Amino acid sequence: MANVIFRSSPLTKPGPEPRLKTPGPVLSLSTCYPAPCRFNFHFGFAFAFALAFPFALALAFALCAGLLLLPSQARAEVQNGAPTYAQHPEALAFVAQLAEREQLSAAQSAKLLETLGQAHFLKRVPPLMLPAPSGTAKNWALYRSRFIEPKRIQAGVKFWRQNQATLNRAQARYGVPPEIVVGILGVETLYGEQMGRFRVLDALATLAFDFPAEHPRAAERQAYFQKELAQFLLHQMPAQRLGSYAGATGLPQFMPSSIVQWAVDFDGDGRLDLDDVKKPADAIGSVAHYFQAFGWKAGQPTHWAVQIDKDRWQQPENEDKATLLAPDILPSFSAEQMASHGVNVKRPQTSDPKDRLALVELQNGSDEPSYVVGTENFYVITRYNWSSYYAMAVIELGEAVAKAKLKKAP
Ligand SMILES: [Ca+2]
Repeated sequence: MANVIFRSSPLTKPGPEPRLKTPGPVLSLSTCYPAPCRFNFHFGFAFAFALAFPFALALAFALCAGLLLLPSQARAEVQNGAPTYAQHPEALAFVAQLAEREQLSAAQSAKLLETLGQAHFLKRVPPLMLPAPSGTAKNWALYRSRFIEPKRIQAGVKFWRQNQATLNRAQARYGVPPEIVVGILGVETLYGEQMGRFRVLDALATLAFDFPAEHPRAAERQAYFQKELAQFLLHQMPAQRLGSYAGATGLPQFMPSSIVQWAVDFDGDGRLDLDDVKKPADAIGSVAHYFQAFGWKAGQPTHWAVQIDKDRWQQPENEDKATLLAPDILPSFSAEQMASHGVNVKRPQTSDPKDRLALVELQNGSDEPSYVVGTENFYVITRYNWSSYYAMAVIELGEAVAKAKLKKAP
């Protein structure tokens, strides 16, 4: 059994260099293909052998040619040089801990190990986790243009029309309006067109054991991905399942723990299907259920426009903006308190004075930032993806689709 040494990237945390085992078909190839010294050894040996027995030379070539005709997938793995986590010390310790915590039988932990042993390190993934360099200006206008675009709006109109009854049923059951579900599925996957090409198992294992150490919250994030990997393994999700580089999967791009906790069989066919573009009912129901679980208030708008007293804000040592932005997007202020800090919230007189609000600042590069005031429902959308830019894109795409749908009669 040949082990290949896992080339620890500079992103991995220091420690003993893990040794990873390549799986079956790759083992056969590794003696001939990726290690030049071994190839030379075998070739030299075959050549010497051939001096005495000419047939052996033909045999040696036939052997190598035969190995190169192995299934393309196996060949691709060797060429990628992607080792697996089958004998990675941290992965083995992880399964042992999981087995103890969950009181798994020997057969169950063997099954977990077998699945995790199929996970490949994805070199491309850890760098994608690193935040933008500090000083990089956020740009709402640019971010918005990626999602509020004609192609996505048209696809949204089509999706809404095709699934009108299901979207209405989700609203009746969970209180979440169609435009929010349509906004989420459009931003996440363009209604199933872009669900990700990474194996979720590979992505999660890579982030669970090789999370970039230079990330400001590396330990916390790595622990998060270990929890997600545990859910993936414990619930025996298929090793071949595809998703994003962060392990999110299906039309709604749910992480494994979200699938376990919030996904619903909304068409009642006895299966949980988040991947079938032609049958998106489970995805629709699951998104609406997720928002209900995080406190969605039926009928509450997501945000209000604002008018800001800029003269007041620009006075020296004025701290209104800093005060209002301090709790970030957690709704913490009444409309009255907002007004006392120079922010006039444009909402109807009939609005509940007890509503908590958050000032949301959307930076526009070197241009003036945009501001809105988010309600508790705005905050709920950020539980899907912790970004006010994301939430605003979801809301605005939903609004744009609703508008286009009204305009364009079927
Ligand atoms: Ca179903």
